[in-house]
Amino acid sequence: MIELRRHNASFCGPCFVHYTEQQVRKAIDEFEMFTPEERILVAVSGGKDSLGLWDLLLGLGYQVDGLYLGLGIGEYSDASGTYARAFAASRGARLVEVDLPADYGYDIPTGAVAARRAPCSACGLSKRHLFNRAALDGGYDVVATGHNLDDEAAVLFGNVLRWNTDYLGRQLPVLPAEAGFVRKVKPLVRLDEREMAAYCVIRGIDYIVEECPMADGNRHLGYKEALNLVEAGSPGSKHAFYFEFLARASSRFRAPGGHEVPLRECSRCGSPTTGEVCAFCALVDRASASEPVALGATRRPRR
Ligand code: Q46
Ligand code: ZN
Repeated sequence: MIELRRHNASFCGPCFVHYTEQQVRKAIDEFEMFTPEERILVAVSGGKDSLGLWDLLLGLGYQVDGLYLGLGIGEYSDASGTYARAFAASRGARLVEVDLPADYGYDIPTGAVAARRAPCSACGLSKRHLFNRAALDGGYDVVATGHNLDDEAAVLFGNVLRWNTDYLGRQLPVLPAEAGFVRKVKPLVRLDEREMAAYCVIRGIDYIVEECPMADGNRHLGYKEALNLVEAGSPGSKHAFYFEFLARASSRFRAPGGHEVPLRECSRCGSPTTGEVCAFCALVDRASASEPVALGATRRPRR
């Protein structure tokens, strides 16, 4: 039996799978994420959330392919790619692959040092650009990511702690398409980490359990721990924190007129940008021109 305190309910395996599907269906409908006619590209890391999401969307009958981005983070990347490929093979599903070292000449440890960014910042920039690029090139309508309720609540917590009002205005389960950007959606926002792990176990999905070695020191891990303490004392708090924000506060942070600075096309890749060259092309330039950096040598800059 799986006990969910925030719902005051317990489920057997088959009923839990049904519950999980219902939560995803509800998120897709409530936020109008996509329709059965649209083509979806799900970003897969080999972890429980992204593989679970791919499995759920396939089960619900959507047209969904996977996208795996090789980040060049040592053994972690080797293993995560293996899990993503094994899942695709087991379901007869299509996996699109992009490899940062082979296709762009750098890996995340090197890119982070070359661009003087924290590893997760260089990684996030690379992912956002390449997910979007792959979706545009492949004719997909939407990119889906495996961000779950814990992820979104932790990001919200961090944005509130620092009153990052720009980010608060854009922290939504759906970011609509705009010039040069495909729609981005997060269908797992109604499910938490424990639920996704249980779903994968019940469905027999093998996933990478190890955390990315570069996540060490990531502030969001601390925010998750803090929120877990609150949740333990008051089940349902995380859900209320995030969904009441969406219902009652998020619109107050939205800028009325879209981009304040006009966008133009990057002179290299054509992506929308505010400068001559987009941040991704600038990162590629710096990273591919520098000496490779060993994984253990990367340190997060102190703030
Ligand atoms: S993969 Fe990339 Fe994460 Fe690793 S470097 Fe950071 S952002 S922790 S989801
Ligand atoms: Zn560019």
